[in-house]
Amino acid sequence: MSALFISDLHLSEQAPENTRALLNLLTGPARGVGAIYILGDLFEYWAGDDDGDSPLNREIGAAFAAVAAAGTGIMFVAGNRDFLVGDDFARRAGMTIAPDPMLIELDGRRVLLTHGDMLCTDDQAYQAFRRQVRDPAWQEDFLRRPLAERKLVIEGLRRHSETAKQDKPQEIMDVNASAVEGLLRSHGYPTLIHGHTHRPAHHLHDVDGHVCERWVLSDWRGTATWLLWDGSSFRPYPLS
Ligand code: LP5
Ligand code: MN
Repeated sequence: MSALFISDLHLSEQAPENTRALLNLLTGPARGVGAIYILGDLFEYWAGDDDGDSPLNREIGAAFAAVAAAGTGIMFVAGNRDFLVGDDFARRAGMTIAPDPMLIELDGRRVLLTHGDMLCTDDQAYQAFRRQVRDPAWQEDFLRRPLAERKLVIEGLRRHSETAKQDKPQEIMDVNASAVEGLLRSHGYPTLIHGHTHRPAHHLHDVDGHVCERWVLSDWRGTATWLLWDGSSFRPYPLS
């Protein structure tokens, strides 16, 4: 079965070219693919499903729903920017919300999918923040606040995060090698696919004598990119 992997599209009203590129992908190369796996940060941010009625979010939901109706499975692993996507939007978009990480099998090959932020364990300030906002009780409380108020908090956080990132050494914003190895070990040495770091690459990890592939997806700044499983191998697109 063929499968297509995308992440870090960062869709927003401010980047209409990315939305157009997604619509082109969904009506072109993605047609007839067995499944599309979205590995997080589909949106620049998601404030709650009650924002799903905005023209942009409606358009994106409808585009995925059309692909799903044509028989392609759509799986969504949340990113650090859109972990508040919930059942309402998922239903509207014809997608299934998947756990992070998620182990799948492609033509007999085991493949582990994650957004990737959980692997950036050297970024301790981020990990502390992550623990707080991934707590279901915290989320329930946050989602009870009015949408406009949530958006203000998120704007403050975005500014804070951009400043904080400038002060962080580049290395701590990449995945930690031991975290990667631990994840591969605990899942039986699969192939790993993730995004988040915006450092597209194909790595090989020797873990306990098992050679595991790790594909890092690219973000969509400038070009729409995806990874395709064609039934026997992985290939990053567009071909270079
Ligand atoms: O996303 P990216 O790659 O640019 O940066 C991430 C980490 N930053 C974030 C923040 C998001 O980018 C902002 C949008 C999130 C919307 C989420 C929806 C609802 C949540 C509501 C929360 C209140 O995830 C960045 C990492 C980087 O990846 C690399 O891995 O370094 O982490 C940070 O910069 C976080 C800081 O280190 C710690 C933040 C402490 C929180 C302080 C609260 C400030 C809130 C201000 C409100 C007025
Ligand atoms: Mn991310």
